[in-house]
Amino acid sequence: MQKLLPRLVWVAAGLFAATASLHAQAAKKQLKVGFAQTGAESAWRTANSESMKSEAAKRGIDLKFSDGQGKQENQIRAVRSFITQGVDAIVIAPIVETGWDPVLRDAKRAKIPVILTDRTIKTEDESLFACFIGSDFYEEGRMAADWLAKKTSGKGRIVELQGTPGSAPANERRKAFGDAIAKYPGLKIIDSQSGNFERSTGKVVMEALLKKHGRTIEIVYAHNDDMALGAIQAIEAAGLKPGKDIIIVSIDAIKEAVQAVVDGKINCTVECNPLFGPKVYDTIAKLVAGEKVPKKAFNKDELFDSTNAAAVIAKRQY
Ligand code: GYE
Repeated sequence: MQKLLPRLVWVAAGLFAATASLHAQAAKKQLKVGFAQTGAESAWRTANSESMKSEAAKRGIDLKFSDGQGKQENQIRAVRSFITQGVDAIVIAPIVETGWDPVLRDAKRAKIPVILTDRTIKTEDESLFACFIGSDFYEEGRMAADWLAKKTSGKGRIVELQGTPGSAPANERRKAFGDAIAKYPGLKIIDSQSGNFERSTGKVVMEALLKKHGRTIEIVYAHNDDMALGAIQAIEAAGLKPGKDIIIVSIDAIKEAVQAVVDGKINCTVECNPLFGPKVYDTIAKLVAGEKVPKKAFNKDELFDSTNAAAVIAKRQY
């Protein structure tokens, strides 16, 4: 017995070490994540893709990145292929709000958690996705409108450059802005067109609007900075001064736009932070470990105008 006891202790210790190392191996198993991105329509999007890619590399995550090139059908195809490849989690930035249920049902059947990032979807069955991580687009539109109402004392003729038709940010930024300016009968949207969140389209659409409405345009409300920067090119080409002859209000707060605020060409840009790679992978780690995560997590966004842009420009990360 005296001899047996130390031996038993050794065996037990050995067993314990073996199990612990198995656990460690399981914990270290490389995570496979599929990300169905919308495309590369704007500087915001580039920063978002970069955040997802660099953070995956930092954490040793095997990221399967798919660029949807602006088409929902490409994103759906990518999600189907992630399911076939047996990834641990699927991340989608849904280009439009509707039409996701069938593919999400396939992911659910395969027991792969789906994290919606950046844009929300419309569905009857919220159990089809684990959670949403992104910004509150309605709040952004409201902030832009409130700033404008104050700046103009509730007066002015507005042209609106909308984002991608059917996308959550275009829908909500439009709705929120409309709701907020309804309190100011002097603020009127005289025209509203889609510039698809792209700089080149924003420029072309603004050229057409200037041709149609001439000097009667007093304000541009752009659903993102890229379209605002495109519109600025059109305004300057028409011999007008953006930021002075025409007030420019926009959303995203990419570094180039905050610089345009410093230069007096954009009057205000509401932040929409795209750098949420770390938050997405933290959430995936929790889901894979079987932990609960909040159904909706919103990023905190600020507003930049001539009072604070110069102070932050050096530190802007995107
Ligand atoms: O504002 C725009 C981009 O979905 C929040 O999409 C995103 C929007 C962003 O292309 O620049």
